[in-house]
Amino acid sequence: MTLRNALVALLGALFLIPSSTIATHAEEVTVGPLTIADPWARASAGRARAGAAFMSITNDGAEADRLVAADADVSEVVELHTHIKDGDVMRMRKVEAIDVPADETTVLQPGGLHVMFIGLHESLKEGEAFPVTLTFEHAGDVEVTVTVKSVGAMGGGMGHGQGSGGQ
Ligand SMILES: [Cu+2]
Repeated sequence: MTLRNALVALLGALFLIPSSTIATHAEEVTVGPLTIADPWARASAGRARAGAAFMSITNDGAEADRLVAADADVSEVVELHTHIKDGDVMRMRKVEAIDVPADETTVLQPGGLHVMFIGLHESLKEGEAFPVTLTFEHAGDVEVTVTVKSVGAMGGGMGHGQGSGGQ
């Protein structure tokens, strides 16, 4: 299976598939010991000039790695963000890196860590896909295809607004 996966990855790199024809099945990309699964973004509402991408990053290696940068053509600026609780309000904050500890899966999800697109050139439309290059401190660069899902994907209540008030 490993050889087959490597071949599929190689073919994918050689023959870049037009984003309009990307199938809806979840994507999985590997780089070194890292596997990036199901990269997706929420469709941007109306004229929103910002968007965010989410994914899971599994580190099967013996050493920790860090996601240190992301780049994409869809916006003027791409940053790594997390959410912090400020009183009862969840706010986004830029982070220098996202840790990917050895033998663990780091999940970027609404309400938590995410790749932030600031100054979108065009709105993100459901069903479309676009490439994002992730840069890891040790594993290096890898391009993933981010699929745009509906505005309400993955429990729309989690992303913004008030905190739970619990705990
Ligand atoms: Cu953000």
